[in-house]
Amino acid sequence: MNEEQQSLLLKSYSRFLPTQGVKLSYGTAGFRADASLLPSTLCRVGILAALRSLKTTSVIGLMITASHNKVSDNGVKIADPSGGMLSQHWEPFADALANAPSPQHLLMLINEFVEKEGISMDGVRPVEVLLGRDTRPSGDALLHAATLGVTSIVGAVATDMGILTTPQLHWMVRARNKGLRASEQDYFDQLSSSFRCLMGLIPTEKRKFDGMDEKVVVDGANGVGGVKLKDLGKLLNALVIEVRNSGEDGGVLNDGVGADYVQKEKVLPYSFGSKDAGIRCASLDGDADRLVYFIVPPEGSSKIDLVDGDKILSLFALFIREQLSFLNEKEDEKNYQQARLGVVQTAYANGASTNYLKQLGLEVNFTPTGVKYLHEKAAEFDIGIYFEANGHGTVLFSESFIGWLEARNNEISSGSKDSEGEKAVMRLLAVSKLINQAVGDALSGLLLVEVILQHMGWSIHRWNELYHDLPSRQLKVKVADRTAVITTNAETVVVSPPGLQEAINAETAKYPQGRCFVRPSGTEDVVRVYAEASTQEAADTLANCVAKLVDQFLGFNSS
Ligand code: NG1
Ligand code: ZN
Repeated sequence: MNEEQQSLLLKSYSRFLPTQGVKLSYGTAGFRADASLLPSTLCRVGILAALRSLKTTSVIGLMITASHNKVSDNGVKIADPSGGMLSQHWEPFADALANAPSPQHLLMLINEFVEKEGISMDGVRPVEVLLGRDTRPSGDALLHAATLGVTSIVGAVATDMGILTTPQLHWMVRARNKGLRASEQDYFDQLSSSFRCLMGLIPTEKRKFDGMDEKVVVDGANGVGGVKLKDLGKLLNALVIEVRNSGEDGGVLNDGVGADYVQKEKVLPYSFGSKDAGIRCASLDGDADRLVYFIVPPEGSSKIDLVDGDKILSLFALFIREQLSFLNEKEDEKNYQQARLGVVQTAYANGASTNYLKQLGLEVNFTPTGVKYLHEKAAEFDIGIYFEANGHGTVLFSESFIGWLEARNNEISSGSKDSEGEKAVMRLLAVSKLINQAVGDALSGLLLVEVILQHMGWSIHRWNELYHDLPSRQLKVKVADRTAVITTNAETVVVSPPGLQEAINAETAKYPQGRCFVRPSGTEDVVRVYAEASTQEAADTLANCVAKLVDQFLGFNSS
């Protein structure tokens, strides 16, 4: 590293000193903490993003958000060149950099790392980092810190993309690296034009039907998603989107609102009530990468009917499977190789959803919790659909299948567009453009749900009836050291401490349709317990008994 480079890094170190005694870790969702603790972290993540850009010779994204956390928190995550999450093998470097206690440490770490990774810091190569932030008041100051970090690598450019949803920034990074147009307007144009295309391909007999409300009412979590959805909604004439909790009328981000609150508590968000009984409602999280739907019950109850990520996955799978069956029927003569469709869930998926998907004849895969694992698995298929129950997920199309669809679509453009096989090609191509290929995106997910419901001629009630969730219960247990829990088989089996899994098995066997697993959380200092059984009472009892077992094996008084 030359002198100019060294002095730039030292300057940025002294500009944002780390908070004594605070140790942060780049978890599944990047760094998150109270915003006041983060300026030095943001500066260092800026440095990391610039180095990642150097290494990959691509544009990198840096998103400032703490998603569904409270408004006083903030956080930062990196988008890799594909628009996906930061490569896992850089996470230890991110941890080390964020926690470097002195300027000498920082320089040593960077020197060692660039040497190991073969990164040349000659200031000649183009380096660009796109920065986005959500609506948190601390975003501006943290953006400043991140910009300083990026530009402390010689020749690096930090481009402020403004206030965005997390998925918008990931989409822009992906588009830029593919040489495509990548502004916010381009994002809105792509989503709205593919939505209109899909609407235009709805079978005529399904265009008018009973029982479906014209509008969807969306809880924007008082965050960035509601604001962006309003802008997007102006470009869609076939759908009425009413946004509540858009944050413009004084509501507090994620406070009694948002997808995380609605999914975990199963209660109505602020500003929804019995007047909304029966209509189609949806909720976004604070940075709009999660989406759940819900139905407000008739007067007198604050509990909701939750239509979660598992049901969104099921709806997408049904529609895509139908389109693929049209291709299979019609495309034999065109050297069509059957596309492989796979779905990916985690152990938190309700067992009823997994049974339903298997009954459809689909290949259901399981990965550990965390979008990066689901995404990686889904990318193995021609079409891979992944969702976490909490509403984070998307649909991935392989490059080769997109290539085939595009070639067929070009033939169709100059010929007949009437058969279902031809329409299926156009629909699948439009889905690949509507749904965010970089990361789960509540806005594009919402548009896809809406168009599929119209395509099927279904109300939200009909959709919700696809299957009935098994009663379930989630609990958290505080333990002395959560890293003492080691699991295997996509986190469904405990291998350590010895004896715990056997005890869980013995307990679970007592309950009809019982299923239970425990795993250490990646975002909180707890062990999570998930239990399912044929009745709510049984699920509650199973979860409580297993929580006690966890406490016996790992609690503060365990030996
Ligand atoms: P942890 O804390 O590891 O369970 C939670 C969610 C994940 C994922 C991450 C990242 C549950 C049970 N877990 O992870 O699905 O969204 O946060 O935000 O919802
Ligand atoms: Zn989020």
